[in-house]
Amino acid sequence: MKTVYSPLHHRRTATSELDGGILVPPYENPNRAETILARVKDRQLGEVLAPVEHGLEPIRAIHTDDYIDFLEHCWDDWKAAGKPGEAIPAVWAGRGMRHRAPKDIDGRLGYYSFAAETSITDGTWEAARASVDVALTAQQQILNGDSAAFALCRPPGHHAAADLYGGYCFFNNAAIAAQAFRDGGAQRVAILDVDFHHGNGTQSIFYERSDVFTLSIHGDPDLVFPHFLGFEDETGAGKGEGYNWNRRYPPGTPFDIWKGGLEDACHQIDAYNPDYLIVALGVDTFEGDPISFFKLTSDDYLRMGERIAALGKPTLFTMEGGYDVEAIGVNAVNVLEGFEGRA
Ligand code: Q9C
Ligand code: ZN
Repeated sequence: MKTVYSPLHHRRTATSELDGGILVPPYENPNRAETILARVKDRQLGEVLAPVEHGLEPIRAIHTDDYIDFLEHCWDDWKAAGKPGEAIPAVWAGRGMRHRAPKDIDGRLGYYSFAAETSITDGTWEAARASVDVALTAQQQILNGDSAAFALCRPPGHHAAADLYGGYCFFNNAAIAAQAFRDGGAQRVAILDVDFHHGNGTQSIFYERSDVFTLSIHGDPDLVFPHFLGFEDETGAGKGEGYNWNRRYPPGTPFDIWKGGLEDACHQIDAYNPDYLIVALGVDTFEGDPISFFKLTSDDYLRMGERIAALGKPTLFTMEGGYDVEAIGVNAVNVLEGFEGRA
């Protein structure tokens, strides 16, 4: 299958992540995408394409205008306010307070975020936009008839909601691609999120819609990020009732257990019979991942790809998390090779 990759991901080079009360080098760093690209080439997975620029319109179909505007100007506003470090929120509208965007940049950062680990700096906007273009260019390959494509997105997207960033995500690449499939004539799209973390942004974007079925298998949010969403009783609302599906697993979960969740998700997808499948592909389920607690091995990713392929749907893979940088290339590409029946 083809891979879409943009060197513009290098524009996202924050140097700080708030972790354990100190600032550490971000887990979500440029080496991640480079390691995956190197493995794609090593394994001769297929052609590597540069993205086509799609502009803001497809982003506006998912994210609010005021949020997009905030992201575009955030770094300049932060600098204009004379702040010495990278842009990090430190205040939110708590219970009983007013949920509206104020003028001041500190208030705006809080209003448009749900977490503080994701620092914004110069170039974040450009990299986030390029990541969307990567997803949309790969999506276009599938509309043009390819049976699968790999969007090597960085930064990732699945934690980003319509007007919220956090969890290393700014624009929801998979959601924007799903909407693009709909606008391209698809009746139904399924998004299967296999990242270690619950895909809270994707869930909330489509929560009241039946035309995009969202499914996520993840670490129990009672114990891990994003903490406040991702439970089994979140099944959708209104017209979307029945079109969101979550499965949580505890620390130490190996593939033998995890694959039961995948099997159940696949049965849901079969019944829904989508025109297209999008896989939010995080490999932070790996046993060596520094911030996660599942125990998948590199070989397990081959099996994961095989099972997803058995759904028989045109499939777009969008890259999400995975922080064991040394293993991320092997693990991500193993899913794709498993999908293609190459292993
Ligand atoms: N400082 C994705 O996998 N919590 N995002 C970090 C360690 C946030 C993960 C805890 C994890 C976000 C796309
Ligand atoms: Zn993750």
